[in-house]
Amino acid sequence: MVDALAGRIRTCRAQMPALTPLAVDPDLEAITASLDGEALFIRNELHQCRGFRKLHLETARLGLGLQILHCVFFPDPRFDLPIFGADIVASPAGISAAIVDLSPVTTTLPASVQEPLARIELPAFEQVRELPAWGTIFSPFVRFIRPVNSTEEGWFVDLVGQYLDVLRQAVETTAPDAPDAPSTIERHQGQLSYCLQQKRNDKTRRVLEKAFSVEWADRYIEELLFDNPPAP
Ligand code: BLA
Repeated sequence: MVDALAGRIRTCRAQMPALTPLAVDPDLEAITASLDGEALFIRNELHQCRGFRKLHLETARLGLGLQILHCVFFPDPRFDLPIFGADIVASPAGISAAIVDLSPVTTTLPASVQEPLARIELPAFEQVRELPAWGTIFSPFVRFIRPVNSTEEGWFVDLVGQYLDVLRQAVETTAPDAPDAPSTIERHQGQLSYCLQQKRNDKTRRVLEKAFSVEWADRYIEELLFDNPPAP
């Protein structure tokens, strides 16, 4: 499922307007290490496009067969667009977490996103998971599930594709505000809060600390996963 979702995200990403690759610190682009004789591997892809300052896709194999897909698209704060986020955590026992959202950076989602999202038919996932306390950043359209079989895995991959289609259409119809416009400043603040909340997810930190080290995990989270957005 991790490979299927990464493939779908890459296909959707390729359709984003004015897509260009961003340089990734060579230390962080392809990371290999070993933990108790087990190979660890992380691959990071970074792009930007019209309306988005950072499209990040990470695929990782960590520790005891843990496989992770982490993806966040951070908007250029001049555009009234949400943050796209998706995360899958899989172990040999199966997929424990699959989450996707278009998260607002102000109090509400823009109408260009809200209206088409509300029209998406939600598949009947059997196991819906409860959001953690830091999950206040997510929209009412967040889907957080544990897929119970390959049919549900396929539904989830399709759902992510639909969320990304909504996002692409919104990018195409949104014009930027000035860098110093109050709306831009507010959206920049909103991204900062999103990053702060994500950094309260101890589960991500713990896995990285165990696989690498406390210092390495800290640098990785602060500099690559949820680095503070630069001033617009
Ligand atoms: C949960 N994330 C987890 C879990 C692990 C990771 C091990 C616990 C699995 C479970 O609850 O079943 C680990 N996730 C990682 C690691 C990376 C990662 C090591 O992305 C490295 C890059 N997390 C995100 C993003 C979202 C997200 C962008 O990075 C959402 C858009 C969500 N992950 C998320 C949520 C949980 C989770 C909501 C459940 C947390 C909980 O139940 O406490």
